[in-house]
Amino acid sequence: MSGANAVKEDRLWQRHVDRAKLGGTPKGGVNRQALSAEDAAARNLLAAWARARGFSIFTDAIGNLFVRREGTHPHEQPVMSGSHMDSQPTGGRFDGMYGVLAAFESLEALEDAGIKTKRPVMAVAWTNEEGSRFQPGAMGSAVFARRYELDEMLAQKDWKGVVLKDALAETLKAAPAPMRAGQPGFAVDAYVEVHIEQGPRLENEKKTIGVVTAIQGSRRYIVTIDGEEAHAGTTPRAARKDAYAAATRIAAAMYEATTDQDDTLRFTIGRVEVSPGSPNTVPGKSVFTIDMRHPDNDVLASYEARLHEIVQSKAAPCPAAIERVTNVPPTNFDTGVIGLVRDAATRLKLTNMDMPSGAGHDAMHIATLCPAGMIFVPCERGISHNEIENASPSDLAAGTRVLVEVLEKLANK
Ligand code: HGY
Ligand code: MN
Ligand code: MN
Repeated sequence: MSGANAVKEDRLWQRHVDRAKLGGTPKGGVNRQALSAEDAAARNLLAAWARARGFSIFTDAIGNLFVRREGTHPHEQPVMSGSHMDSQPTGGRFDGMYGVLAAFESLEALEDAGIKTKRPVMAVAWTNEEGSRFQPGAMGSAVFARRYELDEMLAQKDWKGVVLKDALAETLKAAPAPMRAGQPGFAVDAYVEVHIEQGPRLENEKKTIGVVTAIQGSRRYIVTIDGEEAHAGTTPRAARKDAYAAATRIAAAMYEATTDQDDTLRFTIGRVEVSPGSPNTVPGKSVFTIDMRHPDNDVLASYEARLHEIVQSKAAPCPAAIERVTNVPPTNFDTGVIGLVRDAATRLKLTNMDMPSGAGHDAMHIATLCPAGMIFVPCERGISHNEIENASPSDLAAGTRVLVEVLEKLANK
């Protein structure tokens, strides 16, 4: 029996149902933020499933969780597949989780089909891909790829001031796993990630498989504006240093400046904080985030310069600063892996198309370490980062069948 034929659609779907309960929201989505109790529960469940199948598991100093199915040549570099189990605050049941479950299902399918591979095959759940609680996102995979420093990430704080190191210690206490000592990172021969598209193209073009060729570049910023708290009733406009008024001037100018003709640039202000947050005190401080993306790094650089100009010209009379938090250049995936994905989809008689990814993924960091690629499946109306995110059991299984085929080829290279 082939690995692809050993993929069990019902088992894969049931695992999604089981995991959607961890941080499940009333609207049918999930709130399973990085290093939360819900994240720890998801880790424990994956470890329990792995132990039940006789796979080994271990974690690393940033909390990435690895499941390993041994190869006939254990010293050969493994091939790996995975994604993330953390979600947005109002996230969907499939973003990230599907990639982890498809990777685990692949290990099970190889086992069920009695297929031996030369290389070990591993599944991974990367820590904090979403970057909504702790910034930056795709943190675990970036530390693994030595793009971010471990100690710097451990010192990061969430919006309530919780230090990542403490949240991680709590999570690993609640979800213990053997710890691979030292700096995260080890040699990987190839990496393939499966994910829902998080956009409408596959559905619109009636294709089942997205052969992902690239990921667009992404940059994140924090804008901080310092005003002066004052009485809302007695302070004349001319005497005010209103941090929120300055924030709105800056934001309005940024929205205008980033409205490009061909609607390719992605500019998002996702979080705004105003303090002290009292109705009758002029805001003394305002902070907001910027997420900006584009396939061309030079275009991102030119817009970045524009953002700086706007902050300087619109903030007066409040001092303001814009700090870049992340700068991930565009990723071009390995042509060999892209070819394996396309051939496997075609062999399995699944409609497919080459396409870039608008969303960021852990694969963008792992692609700096080894040949990497991604496989997309459709999600309903392309909706994601939303509790109504939805995908079909048959599409999820189809993407997993392509994954098993590709992993088997890579693991026997
Ligand atoms: O933001 C992203 O692109 C990813 O979904 N976290
Ligand atoms: Mn994701
Ligand atoms: Mn996401």
